[in-house]
Amino acid sequence: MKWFACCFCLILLLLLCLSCSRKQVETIHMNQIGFHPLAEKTAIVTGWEKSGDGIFRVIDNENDRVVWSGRAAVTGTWTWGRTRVSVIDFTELKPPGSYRIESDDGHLVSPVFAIRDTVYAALTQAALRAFYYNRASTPLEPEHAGRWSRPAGHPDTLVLIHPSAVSPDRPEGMNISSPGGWYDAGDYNKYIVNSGISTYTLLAAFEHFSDFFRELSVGIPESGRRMPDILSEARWNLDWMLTMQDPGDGGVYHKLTSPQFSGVVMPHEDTDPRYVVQKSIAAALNFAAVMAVAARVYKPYDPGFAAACLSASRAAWEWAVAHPKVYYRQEKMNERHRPAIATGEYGDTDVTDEYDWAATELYLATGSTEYRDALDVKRLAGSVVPNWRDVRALACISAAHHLVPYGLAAGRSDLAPVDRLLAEASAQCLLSLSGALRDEYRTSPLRVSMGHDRRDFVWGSNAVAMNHAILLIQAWRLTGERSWLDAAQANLDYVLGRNPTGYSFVTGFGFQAPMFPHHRPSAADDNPDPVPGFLVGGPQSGQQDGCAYPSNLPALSYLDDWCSYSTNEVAINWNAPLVYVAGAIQAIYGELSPEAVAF
Ligand code: G3I
Ligand code: 9MR
Repeated sequence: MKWFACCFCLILLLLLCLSCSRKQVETIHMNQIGFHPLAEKTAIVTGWEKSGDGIFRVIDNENDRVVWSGRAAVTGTWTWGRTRVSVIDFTELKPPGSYRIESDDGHLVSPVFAIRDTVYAALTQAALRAFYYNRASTPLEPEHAGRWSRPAGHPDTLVLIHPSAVSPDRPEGMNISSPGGWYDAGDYNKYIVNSGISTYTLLAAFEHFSDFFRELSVGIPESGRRMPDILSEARWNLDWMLTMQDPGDGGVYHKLTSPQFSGVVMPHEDTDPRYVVQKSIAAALNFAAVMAVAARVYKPYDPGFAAACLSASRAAWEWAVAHPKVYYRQEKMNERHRPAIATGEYGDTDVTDEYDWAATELYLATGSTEYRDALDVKRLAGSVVPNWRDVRALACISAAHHLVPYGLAAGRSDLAPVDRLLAEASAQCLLSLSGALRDEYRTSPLRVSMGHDRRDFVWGSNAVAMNHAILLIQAWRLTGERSWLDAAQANLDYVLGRNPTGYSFVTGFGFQAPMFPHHRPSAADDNPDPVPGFLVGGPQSGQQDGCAYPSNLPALSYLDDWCSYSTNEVAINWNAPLVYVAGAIQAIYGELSPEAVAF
């Protein structure tokens, strides 16, 4: 009898384990924040072993009533996570509310999500506030930073000239003042190259969706002033960037850094000496481009500042033209100078894209033929998804915004021939890049554009998803066609949880969000919650940090651990496109009448 009871228990245990592991492999993953009523709405079931045509119900979480039911369709196996995927499409459900999805047998249940008109307003605010939390040289007061208030770190008023950065008026060891700006990421250094694309993306968000961003209050010390918060926040970094230009020759230092990455300490506890290092062509051109954009954007708010940005931009451009081969090569520099520098390199030895971008922005800001002549319009066709190292597509985005009116990809008829050429090349560049992404979204089992290129899963893959979405939004702006918007939404869904890891990759947002990002203030303070509103880098299989990952597959190689700086760090160039995309989707749906997006 005893023997029988033992066997019975063992079998029961086995069955229990089986059902546990079943639950682990079969899961509903979805955007854990929710959707605008008019948006396309999908969830995925991964590891679905049945024929895949199971019935799912959407249940009103307030009263447990079934409000929608339909079948999941098997779409195939998604290579990047080697997982079989079924898609539940419940786009037709529109009434605002709080919901969950369940399989008809009840064994699969999704996180609770919302359908709401203002669904991404708080996310956009938080993603922008994350920049405030990463401000150098200023205390974060409880009034604005709440539980994440902290003393000022890195005054940067006594920054040393590194031997690599010496110029006639600035000898080695001299001090310059270069306060403010944002910490780049989870480290405390400030890099001009990465400031380029990050600051641009915030300014572009404002230029493209100004009605929405003008009203968006973020609760930063500057809130309530005439200048919109997004411009006040970007100004915090622009003011720092201006100090990185050598007034003697217009050249721009590559970065402001301590020799090594600091320990896991709060900003004010990191007292290592800080240096400005060698000037570089990539820094000068990124600087020239962003300052030209700032000259346009800030003119109505602060003409004096706008003028200063423009002359700084021109001077940096001239330095770049005169120094075409001055690349930043950290290893080489370390062979010649001490102290050796071991922090982020942001190395780039192909700066033709930076040239095209800076020339375009300076042309748009000044109308001067000098810059238009420097631009080889044919090269715009070689644009790729924007990233810190390749920014050519940013030229297309700016030129299309200024020269091609909304919904008219063919361009304006009143344009001068040189402008018409630029307008057409820019629209073409954006539509062809986005076309490939939309094709991938349509055919991908996961219904996302991620994976259209094997290099999508790189260090910072989540920002790749967001930069895809920025391109798709440009195609929507050029054509007004709904399908571009759906493809962009799909990528927002992806970073907010509709991915095989099941994580919403934004701290503080979603049912399962990163708790241990590689972000020094989040790790070093005594607050159990990480600083909110940060998009972590995301899955990629490089595993450069040597941490123990749950999988080697590109889309599953992610670890929510401080150890994982290659998948779980935060960075300004990853958060800026999140601000853009969340804000744009919120703004677009806010402006569209239901008829305009009818199915
Ligand atoms: O150049 C090769 C290319 O030829 C090859 O095809 C490709 C294959 O993966 O790799 C390319 O190099 C990559 C490089 O980025 C350029 O994209 C490296 O593998 C990759 O490791 C490198 O990652 C960068 C990482 O720093 C390490 O340098 C990330 O893009 C960059 O976002 C990240 O930035 C760091 C800063 O250095 C320091 N502050 C934090 C920040 C975020 O982690
Ligand atoms: O914390 C650093 C992070 O910001 C960088 O992106 C990363 C790659 O350059 O490096 C991190 O610092 C690590 C260093 O490279 C190696 N030792 C461990 C450091 C993190 O604890």
